[in-house]
Amino acid sequence: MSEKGWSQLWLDYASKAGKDSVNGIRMGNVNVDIKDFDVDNRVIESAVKELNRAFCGDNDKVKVTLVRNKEVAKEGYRIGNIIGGSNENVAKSDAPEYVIEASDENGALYGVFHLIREKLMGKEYPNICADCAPSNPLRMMNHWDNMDGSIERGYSGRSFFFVGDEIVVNERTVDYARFMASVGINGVVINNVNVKWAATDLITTRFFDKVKELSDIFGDYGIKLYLSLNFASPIELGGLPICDPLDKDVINWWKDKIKEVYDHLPDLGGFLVKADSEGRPGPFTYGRTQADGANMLGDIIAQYGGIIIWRCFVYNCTQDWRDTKTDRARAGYDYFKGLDGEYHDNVILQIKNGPMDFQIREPISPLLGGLTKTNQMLEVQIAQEYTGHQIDVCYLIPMFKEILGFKTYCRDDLDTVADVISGRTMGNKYAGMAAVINTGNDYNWTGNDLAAANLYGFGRLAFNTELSSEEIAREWVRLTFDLEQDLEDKLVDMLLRSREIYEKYTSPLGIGWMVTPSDHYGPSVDGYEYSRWGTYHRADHLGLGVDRTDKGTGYAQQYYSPNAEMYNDPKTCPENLLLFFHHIPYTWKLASGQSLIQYIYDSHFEGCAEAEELAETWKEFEGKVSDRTYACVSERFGRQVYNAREWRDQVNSYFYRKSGISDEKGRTIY
Ligand code: GCV
Repeated sequence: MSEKGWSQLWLDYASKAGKDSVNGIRMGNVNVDIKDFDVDNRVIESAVKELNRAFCGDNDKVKVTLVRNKEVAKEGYRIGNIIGGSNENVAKSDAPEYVIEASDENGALYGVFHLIREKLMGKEYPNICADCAPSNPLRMMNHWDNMDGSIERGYSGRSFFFVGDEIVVNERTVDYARFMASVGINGVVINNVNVKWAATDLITTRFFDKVKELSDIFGDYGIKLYLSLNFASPIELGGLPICDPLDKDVINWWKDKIKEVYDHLPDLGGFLVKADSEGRPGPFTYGRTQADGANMLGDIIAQYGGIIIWRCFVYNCTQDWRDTKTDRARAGYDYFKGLDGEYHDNVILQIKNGPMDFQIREPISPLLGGLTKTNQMLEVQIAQEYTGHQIDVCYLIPMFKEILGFKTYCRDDLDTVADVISGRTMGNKYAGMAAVINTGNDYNWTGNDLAAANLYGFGRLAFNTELSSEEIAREWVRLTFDLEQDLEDKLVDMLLRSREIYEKYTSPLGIGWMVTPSDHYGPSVDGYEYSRWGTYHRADHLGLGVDRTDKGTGYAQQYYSPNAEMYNDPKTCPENLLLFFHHIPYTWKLASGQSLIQYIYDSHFEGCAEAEELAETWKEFEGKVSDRTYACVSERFGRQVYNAREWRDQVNSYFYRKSGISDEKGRTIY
């Protein structure tokens, strides 16, 4: 157990490099030299501190030289023995000498963390070398922390930023910043996008000093602090009757407010805004567009170098589903595509990976790449809202890899989601990835120790979208635990399989939901919270699925060709999304030869059995990981298995009763 009262996650130098380490990692004792960087720069100071923390052994001298080299990409770094493009300056001392070159301080810090990571994974001089540039300019974490200390969709305890409407700044905040920087995160939004109650006051004198303290700690680690903004602040704080973005008084109010904010928080990165959705106010209230709202704020914040990140999660949750043309999935594209090109340069649209809401399987949002003249970034969720609440193991990096690899066909080349959101496709300055974070004040930060693989993994992937799911999983396992090779392989394998296992025992073939309304954990087949108009999955005695073809809601037509045609036809639609796009009879034959109904039965039996198998395999880790980790994860596996059985039984019996078709394998369906 860490003495601090919270885990050191993948930066647990003491236990990794300790005497009892299975892998016998020797970090050595460091001597740092700095060339052409300001030694007093706060990020450089953090880099040096981190080196001293990691290399604190009393043997094996190690030398690290940090060198500024303008040729290295922004926030990138090179590690090795090459300075200025030649080998002349290779260290010839007895101690291994690592040279880290970067053009800016963040790059130097990331280079330091790279070196530490490789050392902790057992790599030795001279095999540690690197030439890295971040794939994405913005790599952000979005907290949905409320000021009363609760966390919307939080499964790891309470907020460590806010307690009882006050901001908390302590040593844990510093560790948080270190962890984030160690995986390349350079922006953090500290408060929930649903800005309510005291959170509106974050842009008032009541909180400026404390927010500044947080911002300074983040700044030490190259991280910009951002705030979620309440679009109705002119009313709630300013006492104005409206918050119409085109109203002169409203604009003037924002001008004064944003000046005041930047007077107190000069390093603020900008604002994240959720407008016109799920009860939040926005431009639609006044007959204005999303661009009107975003640009108004963007224009004001521009002189301070700030940006506006405007979420595209805008939909009408009171839509009447009985009209078969009405489709929540269409909303993002319908509201935003027509405004492509109208958003100003410092406005970025943040787009959820799918058109609905972070389900275990969704198609890629057609807005990604659908917009061709607008800054855009991808939003994913590592808080496991629909993916098991950090009770069930669900390693999400394979899902994110699929998203990034999706070919949008927005042009002939450089058209994958990874290209689009990195800014490569359209040459955007502002682009990147954001994750709704999965942390809280639990000892282990993420509720389930294994959920930290998503925290680590998101950062690593946002920094380098070329890394594979397996590489990331292996890095995380090796850094976090100290396992013999066979157990390391087993844990990596468990993580890699976990998303598909979760998918098998929950909602089939892309249909989504079927979860307990509001809470979103556990099965409730008809339980979509906005389904007062009937079931959203449209199951009847003959089949299920939503017709989103040109004959149905027309959603499939929001994609470029040939994706539009592929999704439109049930024969070419990827099977794992079949029910998202089509209403399919239970007797429909899948490629495997199974009928749809038999697939539903089989996958639920299989998924549940595989969850049981994961829980069984975990027993082999007793005594091989800390007692606390073992107990925590075991308890969660117990709940996962229970959950999986409930899903299996409820889904199977629901569709057995609906279809009247028996399981051809004769298993008991309750
Ligand atoms: C922060 C879903 C979640 C909400 C969340 C919303 C959003 O609807 O259930 O808790 O609100 O997404 O992304 O804004």
